[in-house]
Amino acid sequence: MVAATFWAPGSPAGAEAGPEAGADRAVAAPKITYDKYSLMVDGKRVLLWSGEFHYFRLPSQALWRDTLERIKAAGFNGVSLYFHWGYHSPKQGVYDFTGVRDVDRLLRMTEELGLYVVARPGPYINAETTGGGLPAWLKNVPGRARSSDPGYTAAYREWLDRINPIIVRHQATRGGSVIAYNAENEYAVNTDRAYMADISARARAAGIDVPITHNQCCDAADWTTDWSTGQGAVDILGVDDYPQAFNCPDPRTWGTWGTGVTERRSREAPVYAAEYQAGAIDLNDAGYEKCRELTGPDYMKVYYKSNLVTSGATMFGYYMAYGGTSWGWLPQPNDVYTSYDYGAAITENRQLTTKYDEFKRQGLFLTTAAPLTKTDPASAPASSNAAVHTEARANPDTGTQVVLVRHADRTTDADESATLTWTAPDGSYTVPVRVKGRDAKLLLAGYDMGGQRLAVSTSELLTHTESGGRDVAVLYGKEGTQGTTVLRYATRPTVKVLSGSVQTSYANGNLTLGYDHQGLARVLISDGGRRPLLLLLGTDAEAAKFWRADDVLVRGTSLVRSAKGQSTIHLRADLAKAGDVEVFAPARGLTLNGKRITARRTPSGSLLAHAAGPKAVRLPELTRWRSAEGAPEAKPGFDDSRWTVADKTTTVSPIKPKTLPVLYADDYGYHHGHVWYRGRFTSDGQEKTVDLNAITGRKGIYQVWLNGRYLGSAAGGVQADAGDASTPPNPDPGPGHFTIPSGLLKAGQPATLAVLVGNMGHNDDWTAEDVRQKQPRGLVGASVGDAAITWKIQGARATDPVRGPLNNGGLIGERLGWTLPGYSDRTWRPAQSTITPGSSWLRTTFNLDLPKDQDVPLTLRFPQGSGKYRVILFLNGWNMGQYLSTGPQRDFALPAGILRERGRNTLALAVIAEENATIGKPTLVPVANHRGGAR
Ligand code: IPT
Repeated sequence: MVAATFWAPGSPAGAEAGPEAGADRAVAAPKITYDKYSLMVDGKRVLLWSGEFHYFRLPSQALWRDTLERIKAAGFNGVSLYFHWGYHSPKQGVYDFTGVRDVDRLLRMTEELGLYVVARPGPYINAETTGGGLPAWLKNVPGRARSSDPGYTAAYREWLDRINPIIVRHQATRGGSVIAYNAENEYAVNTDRAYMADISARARAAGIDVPITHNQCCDAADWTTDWSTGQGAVDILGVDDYPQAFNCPDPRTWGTWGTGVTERRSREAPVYAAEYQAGAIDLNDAGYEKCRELTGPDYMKVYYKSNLVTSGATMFGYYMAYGGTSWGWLPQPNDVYTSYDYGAAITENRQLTTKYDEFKRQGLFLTTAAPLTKTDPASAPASSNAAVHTEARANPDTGTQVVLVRHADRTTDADESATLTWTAPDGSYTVPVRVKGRDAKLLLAGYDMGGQRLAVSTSELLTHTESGGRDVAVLYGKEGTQGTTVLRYATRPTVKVLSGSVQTSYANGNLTLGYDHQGLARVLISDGGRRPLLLLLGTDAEAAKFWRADDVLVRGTSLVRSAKGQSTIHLRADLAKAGDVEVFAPARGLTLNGKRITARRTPSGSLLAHAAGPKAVRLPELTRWRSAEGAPEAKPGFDDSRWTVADKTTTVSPIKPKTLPVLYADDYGYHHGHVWYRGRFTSDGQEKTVDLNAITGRKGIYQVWLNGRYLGSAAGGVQADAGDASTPPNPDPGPGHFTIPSGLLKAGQPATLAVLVGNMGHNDDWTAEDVRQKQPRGLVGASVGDAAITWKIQGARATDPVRGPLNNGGLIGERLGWTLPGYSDRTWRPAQSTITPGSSWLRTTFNLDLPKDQDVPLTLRFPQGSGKYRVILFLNGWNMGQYLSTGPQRDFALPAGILRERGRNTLALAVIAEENATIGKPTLVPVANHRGGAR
């Protein structure tokens, strides 16, 4: 049992305020309904703009709140949440929802922040996580996974019977946040309708009364089953779309997997882009920055905006908003490594990127302009240039139009101009437009913009607010392009250009403003029969500087978390550096993160203050490393009397072992991380080689000792059988043949073979064929000449009650608690940078004293050493990932909560070397430094 001397990550002190429903959820128990246009909350239409977040990839409750606040500040009104069965269940019948697994608390946070939730409990989730979310113990359960086979049915019902009640009590229909329930995940190869029907039936029986959805996948021929009708049908059938595929090494390619326009899959339900690509896995080790580029702002503009107009979608789930870290043994090893940054809008270390800016531009617009929740195809303005494509939808009740303007050829980055002849609800207008580079615009016509009437605009709307009896609206366009905005008035209004260059004219009730998008222009318009308007006209970049929180517009900070109050605005905001903060509100005073700051009123009617930036921080060097030998198990005299005897002759696995006994780690209850084997035999003096087969998952290795002598290592196999129909079985997975040095074995003498096998995580079951996820881990064959070998096996000692089932494997330091802060390494030697083949441990401590009111995300960087080795990194006992000297990842996130920002931290490194190696000295690297933070 691991000693409980560690510190658990932060539940902020103080009582829970309880669900504080978002603005449009003032009604305690609304009904969630839908029609072909949109979801409705008590009859009020909602455009669901949600981003995917994996709580299991961020083991810190304090950072859940931080990240959810960032997601909300990007203009999202919802999050899509997978729930990970295997993360909560170390063995059949055992479930844990405490600490970093406390999803009830996660859902409470979404309620406090006013974010809707699409709950996605699987049972299967894919998500590039071990087993695709299936617990590894399921390998020992007979019956095809993701089917209505009785063995599997009993298993998944166990999970649903625990997760469903949690989701049920957080439904929007009970004053909570959950607005939809997604059954299974891309279920289409194994078309077992009874299984799908049972998932829905169990959800309903548990009290799920929000719409049930499904994310259907791929236009590929296999994925044909239509889950919108018949047995197992769901209410709202969505589509998963990854039009850019995962071509990160070549980020300028477009549309590898098609045009990416989400189709209507259910006739009487809204169009749902269930998982729409918002990043990519780094399949080819190009690095996540390339994935971010592949799915960058240009792509987002063209593809996301098309979804709204071409397909009329009103439900969106962007995969991922924040990817996080596949810490511990969370990764599914064939596709990902520790970092699950995903090239997302918010980086693994919670930094905001240009993709975040684009989400904010689109998200604020879509959640501001209510007519977009109900639109039909409509005739578009005529374009004078065939290279400039227009397409439109209109709201049948208000007549409001939304027009998509893009290149006719989606892939071009040409610079094209056209004149639009636009029949708008308020009259006919002729306006110039320009599409410069890869771009797409959503233009409005006939829109009631607060107390104003927008006739047409070739600028895009960011958002508008009403405060103190006037409207503030932000419009924007690409830098250097021309913009035209026409507003309607009963009589000639008074126009005052406060800054920038804006030409205005008035005729027939139309106030026409002409300008170039350049910096930020400010125009005050009053009289004309309407309340005053402050119109802010900016570039894309200027638009991205605005934040909207609680109907207050703020400009100048790096992030705004909330803005509350009337006469004094209380801002919770982050700043990367000192600078001006501008708040568009009729208030008199301002506080920033709890402290009053001096503010003056500007000619724009806003409040302007100067805020200080963060103080510089100093980080300690990591010194005084100590080391211990890591493979005493290899010595013949090692006491393995308490290890498990490995003598099974049968297995549930569809993969049959090459030799007996069955040595699959999972069959003996060792599901994660390393396992040790010790085999004893009596030598006949004739043995020449040790012949092994092991399956580790991609990039895994195993190491072999005979009578204490290191014989070498070999690459573990990925799988014995390809797991899908397209690849033939592999009878020789992960082979290793080790020559026995002469004299090492003596006829008639006992011998000890020791094998350490890595387990990089379990394969997924994407195609629902079972055989892939049931691939064994560990030894699948072992022989030494004709010797009869008796075996013992040892993996993780017990499940860490705080860190969960995926934290530890069976390395000596894991079994004896060397990873934990409470362990004393006084007897260890000072460490050397050279390491010999085998396994060893390194440990050090460091103290931090980061300022309380600053957010300084840290990573641990491994410099390039020499030789082939890998390191499993434990921070205060938490397994934060695996560094491979062969790459690609060198920086490892140390999330606050696991990291003590003020106090002592313990680092323990398990080093596994395949050859003589030199390990470079790891360093602490600050990723950013902001004043503020989610405290
Ligand atoms: C889609 C899965 O639903 C999701 O879990 C994740 O694995 C994602 O892919 C890739 O990151 S499947 C889609 C690629 C066909």
